[in-house]
Amino acid sequence: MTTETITAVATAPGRGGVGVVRISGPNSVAIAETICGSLPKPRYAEFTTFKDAQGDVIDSGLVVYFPNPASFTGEDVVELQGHGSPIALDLLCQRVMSLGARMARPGEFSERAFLNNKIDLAQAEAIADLIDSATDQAARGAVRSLHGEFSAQINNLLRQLIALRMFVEAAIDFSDEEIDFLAEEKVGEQVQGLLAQLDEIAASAQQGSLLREGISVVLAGRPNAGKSSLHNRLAGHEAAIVTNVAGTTRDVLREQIHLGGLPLRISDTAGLHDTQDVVEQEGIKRTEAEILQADHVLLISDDEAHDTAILASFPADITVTLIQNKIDLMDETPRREDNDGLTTLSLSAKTGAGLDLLEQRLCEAAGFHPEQEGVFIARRRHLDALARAREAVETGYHCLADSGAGELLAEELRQAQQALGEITGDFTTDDLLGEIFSNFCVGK
Ligand SMILES: Nc1nc2c(ncn2[C@@H]2O[C@H](COP(=O)(O)OP(=O)(O)OP(=O)(O)O)[C@@H](O)[C@H]2O)c(=O)[nH]1
Ligand SMILES: [Mg+2]
Repeated sequence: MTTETITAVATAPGRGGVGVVRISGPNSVAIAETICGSLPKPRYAEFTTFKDAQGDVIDSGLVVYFPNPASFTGEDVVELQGHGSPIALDLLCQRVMSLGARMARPGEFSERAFLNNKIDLAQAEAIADLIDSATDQAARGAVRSLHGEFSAQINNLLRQLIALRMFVEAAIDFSDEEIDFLAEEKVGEQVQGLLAQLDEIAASAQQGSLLREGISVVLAGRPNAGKSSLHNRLAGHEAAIVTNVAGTTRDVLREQIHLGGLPLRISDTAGLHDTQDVVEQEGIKRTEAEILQADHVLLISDDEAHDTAILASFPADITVTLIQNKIDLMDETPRREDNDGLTTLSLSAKTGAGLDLLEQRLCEAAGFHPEQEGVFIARRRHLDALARAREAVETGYHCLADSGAGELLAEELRQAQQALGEITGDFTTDDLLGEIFSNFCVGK
């Protein structure tokens, strides 16, 4: 049972027009009354002054009171909305704490909302994802999850799973009777139906996870091939130094961008070649390390023989696209070729010609469909739980189909139920909750 009253500045750090101090817990009302003199009607804003222990005014602004349980956290919440001065907000927070509240931990307001059943775990995560979203689509996906679209689909699946499990368990109890309920086609059909729905949700969640996490793309290749030029073109500003001196780039340079709604972490790297220069050698080591972490490598082509050797040195599981750069010098038009599993794009980093082909290629290779509607934000942990649920249902189906083992099917359905329950937070551990909420910002 939570009894501590917590407080934090809920608005972003730094200066702004308005700054909000949030208080949640059983002492919120008493604390706020001491600071403001009195509180307005629930959910009404009232202009007031915030006073310190000596009765001097710290700031003036609005106070809003949300009595439990109709508040974000489900507890008594008071918001003091002052000016966005970091100093004034800090003084106000100190004042609230001197009256018996303690500083909230990161994500503690959302954690209390979860613990008080105001939102489920997927919704709590969506709050953080909305705040962190880097693209329009990610923000819209997060709002969908926050409003419970993802959870509703999971809960719908859970209801079907539970109903089927109850049927199977009941059928096991009747297995001595003449009718064998499990032999009926109905059970098999329902299991197949569950698998189809799991696949559908997983496909949508996969899109949501891409929206949230994006992919890492490394620009690699021989010196002077135009890696930094392409990096700058993608970043939209002159992030990297570009010269006609081979070996210009030595450090790995990273930028967060998005192309067609897909977030990308792009890295420009040192050119790959044999060199005696110790600085370049270190740069090349870093290039190689960067490539190992990549989802997709753009190999900027310079010289076919060398490129073939570089290509052969890449780990087999990394997606590679060969980029034939500088087509402006050859008066060529952008094009794409797919040969023996290798995709080659001809483009110009200098003019930007062919960048649309690159965007398409990166989205396609990542399995990202920008036009897909109704995508909700999702995390790796959700994909993992969906995959485990699917595996359990499938194993259970085979147990039934191959050997008529109803008990085994029931057990697999129970495991699938548990995996799905982890998404919404029906089944969680303190470790998981700690990990999720500690990644939130303070005040959320
Ligand atoms: N005409 C033309 N020149 C280009 C193009 N891309 C790059 N260049 C030129 O090629 C030279 C090398 O470009 P960079 O982008 O510095 O090449 P890099 O691969 O980063 O080279 P290092 O950092 O030395 O490995 C510069 O003079 C660029 O202006 C292009 O698409 N067209
Ligand atoms: Mg460079």
